[in-house]
Amino acid sequence: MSRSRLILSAVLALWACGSCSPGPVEDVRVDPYSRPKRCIREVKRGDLVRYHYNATFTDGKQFDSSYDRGTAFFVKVGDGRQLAGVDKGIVGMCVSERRKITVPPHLAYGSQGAGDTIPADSTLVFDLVLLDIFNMADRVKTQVIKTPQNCTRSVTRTDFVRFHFNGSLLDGTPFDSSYDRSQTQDNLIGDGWLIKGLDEGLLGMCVGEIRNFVIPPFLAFGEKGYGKEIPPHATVVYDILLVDLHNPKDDISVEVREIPEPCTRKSIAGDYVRYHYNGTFLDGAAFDSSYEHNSTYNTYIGLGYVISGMDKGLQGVCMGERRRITMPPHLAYGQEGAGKEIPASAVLVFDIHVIDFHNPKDSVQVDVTFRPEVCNETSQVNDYIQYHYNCTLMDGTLLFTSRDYSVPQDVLLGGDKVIDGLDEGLRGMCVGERRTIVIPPHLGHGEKGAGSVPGSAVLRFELELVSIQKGVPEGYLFVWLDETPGAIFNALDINQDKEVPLEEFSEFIKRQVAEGKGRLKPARDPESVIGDMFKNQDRNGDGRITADELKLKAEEDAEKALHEEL
Ligand SMILES: [Ca+2]
Ligand SMILES: [Ca+2]
Repeated sequence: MSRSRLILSAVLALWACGSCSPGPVEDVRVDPYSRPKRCIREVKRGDLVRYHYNATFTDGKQFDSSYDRGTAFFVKVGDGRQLAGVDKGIVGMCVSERRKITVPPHLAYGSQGAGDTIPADSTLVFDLVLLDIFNMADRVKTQVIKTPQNCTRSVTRTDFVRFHFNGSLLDGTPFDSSYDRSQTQDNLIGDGWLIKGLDEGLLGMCVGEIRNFVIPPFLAFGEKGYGKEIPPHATVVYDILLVDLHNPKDDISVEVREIPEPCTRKSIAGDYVRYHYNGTFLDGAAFDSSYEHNSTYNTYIGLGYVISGMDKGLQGVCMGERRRITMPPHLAYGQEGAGKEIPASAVLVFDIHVIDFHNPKDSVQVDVTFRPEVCNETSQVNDYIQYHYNCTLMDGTLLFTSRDYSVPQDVLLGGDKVIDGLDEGLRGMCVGERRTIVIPPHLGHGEKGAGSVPGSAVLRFELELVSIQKGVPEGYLFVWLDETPGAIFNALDINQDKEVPLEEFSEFIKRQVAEGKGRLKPARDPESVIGDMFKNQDRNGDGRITADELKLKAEEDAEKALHEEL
């Protein structure tokens, strides 16, 4: 406090009391009877203040009260708009402080008094509570309460933000809270929907950051205030938590986390993708996870079956890839949101793990990993083969393996005993050959899956061919490898007694096989195959084939009998 100002005050006091009775000039008496523990700002000359007061005479009789009017008094300190004594007595006050200011007549209405209300030479007592202070030189006062660990992006002009807030007046009276509504405040920045102080104050904030703003009324609700809660000329205080942030011009953003090697194929529009996901909001809160459902999410991509951000973000992925797809609301659930989980205008973050994908046009993909140098014959339809295999999902999960059994797996190719893709993938192999084949679900276990095979799963088989037993054409039980014998009944009737019982027939066929002249249908007990052949020839079922029976059968089959039936 400068000496010159003290002198000036004294001179003014003397001047004001020019006509009052001589004697020591009494000054304003200030009794700060209730002062808040925390006082961040004290009233200075030039500040604008808002306060409530009761005004009485020294005998306690009230002559004025702002409470009676229902409106706090608003004034600029030090420019003569209020009684000189109050102007002086209010300096140094804090918000929420209560003061009793006793004003001697020369700093009030002097010897003149004021109309019928204030008699001459009245000492007046003002009981004040200060509600608000600001200065026209003020800007928004910002304090960072919490800084998030990661901040890759902060609010810029034209962004759209979602935030939570607690709003209060400078004296701590709350006026609104988004938390009470359990709903964020959602606004575009810089287009005038927010009060100026917030429009500016939110700039530079990160998701997860909390800031406290003290905003003077001329950057808030001004001289009109807002509704019943915010009076005219009120400084407002906000605690803001930024929850969400995007720009209406944003596209999806893709952050690749892991690409398995090798990646021989990337998904394109029209593919069917199976993937796991964790869905969160920008602040990390989870809203959904496929892991909780215990199954992958499966969809065609690029065809509009899923939200467009996902439709786009799943294109160009490799099997096994992990990526994070961040999508703005206009490429997700928009201004409507979805159900209880997704609020309006929410940015969504999906952490994706692609399990597999295929195209409905896919065929079996064969990759020969080892081919023996000597390869005289390869597996064909109707051959009976033995093979080893490991069957896995594309993420490596082992489903089945022949190594669980003491003998290799066996199958008659083309016999509809294994999934189509495997039957196809086992053809054309040499004994000893190894290959890896990839089977799309339409050639595997289909949309429904089977047992431990999930629906629509792509399967990978590692195969090794152990043996081939060449087969006979479809519908045959036996084929001649050399020429068909001319006098077939004579050949059959080994003991020449004009009839051929099963034992004789069986002996004959086995001899042909042993001598490499003929081949039985593989994959079945030879005795049973021979039994079937015998029944076909023994027309009358008496347990013996005769020359007539053989001839009859031969005629019926128009010379093809021996080929087809024997
Ligand atoms: Ca005989
Ligand atoms: Ca017979």
